[in-house]
Amino acid sequence: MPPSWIAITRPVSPTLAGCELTHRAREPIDVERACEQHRAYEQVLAGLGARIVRAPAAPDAPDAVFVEDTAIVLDEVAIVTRPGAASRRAETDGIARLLAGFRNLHAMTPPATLDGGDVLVLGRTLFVGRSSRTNDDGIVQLAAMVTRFGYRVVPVEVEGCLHLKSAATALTDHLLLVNPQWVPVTAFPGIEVEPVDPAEPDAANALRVGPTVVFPEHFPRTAARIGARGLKLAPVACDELAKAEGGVTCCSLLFADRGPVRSPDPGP
Ligand code: CIR
Repeated sequence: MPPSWIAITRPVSPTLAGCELTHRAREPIDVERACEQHRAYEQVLAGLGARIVRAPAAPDAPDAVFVEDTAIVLDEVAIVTRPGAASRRAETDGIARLLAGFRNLHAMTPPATLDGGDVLVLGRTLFVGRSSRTNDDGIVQLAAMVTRFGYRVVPVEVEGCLHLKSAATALTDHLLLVNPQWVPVTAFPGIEVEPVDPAEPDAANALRVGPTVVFPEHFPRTAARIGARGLKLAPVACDELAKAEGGVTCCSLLFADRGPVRSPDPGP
């Protein structure tokens, strides 16, 4: 039987226009349109078999909709991050309270910073972007929390974009979608790579839900490349959220439903 999924999401905040921006110029954001796109995104995930669990709204946190950055959820454990942008640190509390029902939790502590958008999980390997949001302490703390479960942590240099997953995401267990301008393909030895279409540099962020790839409809050239690989696409409209530098992975924390937490974890 295929696994069933939980997708934690959080409503778009009315303050979204005050979001953090690193590599994009600020432009007006239509919050109502962003909300509509977000609701449609939730419906697509639900249609693919995910149970949507909404975190309480955090209207004063402009970037709260981008829940991916607040945690790393593995089968065995969830790590609550310490986001790199100080303005985003308060977002983790509400998410941690929800996650505690699904996984044993560990939380990062200062001076570590790490955004979930920098963590690309491929089998038992966690590639972690060293970015403006994720520092070496964050990578070391993450490794200390996950190696005992048999994961290896591989730091990757990222340049020119916000997060590692702006530059590379998994289409299957053995195939990555990559923008080679932002992350060297040599960072992923032995793994097959599909490059984004050069006219669509922001197109490397795809969300895999089982065999289906949730993908922005505003990147048709790269979508054609994914389709040519024989993969099924679920297109979503997300250009309004993209103005806040968000992509399709960052609007959910998607993980296998393993039922409620049974035994406490003694910790590393
Ligand atoms: C930020 O700069 O933190 C938000 N405006 C965008 C975060 C996007 N997160 C992600 O791609 N994982």
